[in-house]
Amino acid sequence: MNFDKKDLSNDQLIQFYRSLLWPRMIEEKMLVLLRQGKISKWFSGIGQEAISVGATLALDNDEWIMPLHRNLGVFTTRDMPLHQLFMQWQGAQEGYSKGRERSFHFGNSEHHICGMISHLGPQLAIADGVALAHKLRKEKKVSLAFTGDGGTSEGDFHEALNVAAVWDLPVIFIIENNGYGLSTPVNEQYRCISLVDKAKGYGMEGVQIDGNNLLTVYDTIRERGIVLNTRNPIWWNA
Ligand SMILES: Cc1ncc(C[n+]2csc(CCOP(=O)(O)OP(=O)(O)O)c2C)c(N)n1
Repeated sequence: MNFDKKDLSNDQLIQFYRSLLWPRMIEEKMLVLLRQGKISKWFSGIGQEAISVGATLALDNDEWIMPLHRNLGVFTTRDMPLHQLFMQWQGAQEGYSKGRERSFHFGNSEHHICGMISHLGPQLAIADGVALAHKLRKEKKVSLAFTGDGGTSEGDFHEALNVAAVWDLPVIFIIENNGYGLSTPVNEQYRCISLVDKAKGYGMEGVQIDGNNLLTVYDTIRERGIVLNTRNPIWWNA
């Protein structure tokens, strides 16, 4: 893997590395708690941190992100207070969803993170809505939504990408392709050679990058790519 630091200083690179390490350290802790039976559920993003962290680092802090269940790095890179994050995962009253559940179905406006509601797909159209607001207000901002390879088979994916293209919305859709929709391999999920090919069908720009290269992810989002397709190693529920 080649790392091109471009004009990033060594201090910035150290900061980037810290941001990358942070979610991994939390996840390792959560997996221990899972095995001890102290938490009942965890969607692991181990091995996929660079995409969440790199994308978040590349955006301004007031640009909205719609993360999914393996994007812990979005929450940590936006510096959400750890005690409240852990309260959330314990299903405690002090958590972001006030004890209603204990997963990644939460966000908060202070950090410009719009949480998923469990269903795969709806977050893509919400990103369109935020982008439309930016466009109408003539703000130079983007919104960014994550989806997995499995999520691309949802009808919402088609609708959101089509509207974004037709209305020229400033939105970035990241397809985080880890090879499986839970346990369904990509060859049972779609027939195109690569998911990035779908961008052509909508008439939008699409680029495929190595989602494990933090600097590539950072640079690409900085340059405001529209559809990103990444291939990461496969890691999920331990
Ligand atoms: C509409 C909808 N269908 C099914 C599910 C159950 N579900 C949760 S995660 C997941 C896998 C999605 O695959 P992918 O988008 O590739 O993400 P992965 O978890 O494999 O990284 C599924 C089917 C859901 N949350 N929403």
